[in-house]
Amino acid sequence: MDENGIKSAINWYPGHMAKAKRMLEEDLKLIDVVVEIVDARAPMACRNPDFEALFKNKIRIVLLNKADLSSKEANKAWTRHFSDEGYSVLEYVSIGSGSRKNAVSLIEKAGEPILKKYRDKGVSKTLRAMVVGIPNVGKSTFINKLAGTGKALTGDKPGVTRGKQWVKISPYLELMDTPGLLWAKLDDQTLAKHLAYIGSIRDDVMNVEEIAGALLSDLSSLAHSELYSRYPKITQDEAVSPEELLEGVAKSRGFILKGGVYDTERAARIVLDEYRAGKIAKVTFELPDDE
Ligand SMILES: Nc1nc2c(ncn2[C@@H]2O[C@H](COP(=O)(O)OP(=O)(O)OP(=O)(O)O)[C@@H](O)[C@H]2O)c(=O)[nH]1
Ligand SMILES: [Mg+2]
Repeated sequence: MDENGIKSAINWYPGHMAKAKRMLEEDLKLIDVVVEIVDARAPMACRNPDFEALFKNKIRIVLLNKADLSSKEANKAWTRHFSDEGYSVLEYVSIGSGSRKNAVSLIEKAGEPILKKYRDKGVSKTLRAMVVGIPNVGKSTFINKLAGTGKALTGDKPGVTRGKQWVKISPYLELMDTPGLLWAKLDDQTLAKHLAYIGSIRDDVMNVEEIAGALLSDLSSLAHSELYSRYPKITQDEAVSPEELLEGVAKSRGFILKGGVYDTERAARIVLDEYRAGKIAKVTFELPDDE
């Protein structure tokens, strides 16, 4: 067991990822701007180090998506951090009735130097942006929001988008949806754990009870009162273990099997579902200074 209480290493580089990366490389020459989407709850875990080399000559935007599920102060800190690193950056919520206008204008503004070059030659050019990021961060949902349609397929699990797809946003702006890409290797189990929390790693390649137990431990320090008010039968003790937290959830929900054994597997799935749907607490697991 490592220091995160995770026994089994998370395997997060399924075969289709390598193919997806080759596809991104091939399409680079078609695009002007890269919109990198990160989940605002774990922006560090979401960043793919491969992207540095891959996109070094492109205009780059970071979109801090799912800002409705993360801590407001952390959103501010991350916005500052990415902007200090030279990115155009925007806190965003891709679901619901929020405005699309600021995202469209951010992309158009970032692409302005390219548009100007063409304008000076008397040519009107369509700006082409590639939307990239790890699985499940909301790439397709973001594109649908900007397009005002349901053209891109979305879903509450990783690996929904399997191929690229161009979607027209306006006569002068097109976005390319891409499949989620994960890091090639796993060397930081803390970041891996965060990716599991936010649903970027398929639940069937990890031990859900271990992940949910670790999530409960983190929530008990980051969002203590929200956690206990949602699952009132959790033991209020600082030294409570992940297993005991999970049992507390099972107890709170009456998940008890024959013989009085707690159904901790069902409790684990409930915790992950409820956390991912934003029902437990708005927390961010990483801050820029953690680097
Ligand atoms: N709360 C909240 N949920 C969001 C937001 N954006 C996307 N989602 C949800 O996140 C889930 C994943 O969205 P997708 O758009 O399919 O994610 P993706 O990045 O395209 O995923 P892959 O194609 O699997 O790589 C869906 O259930 C969306 O409804 C957001 O800003 N806030
Ligand atoms: Mg998608």
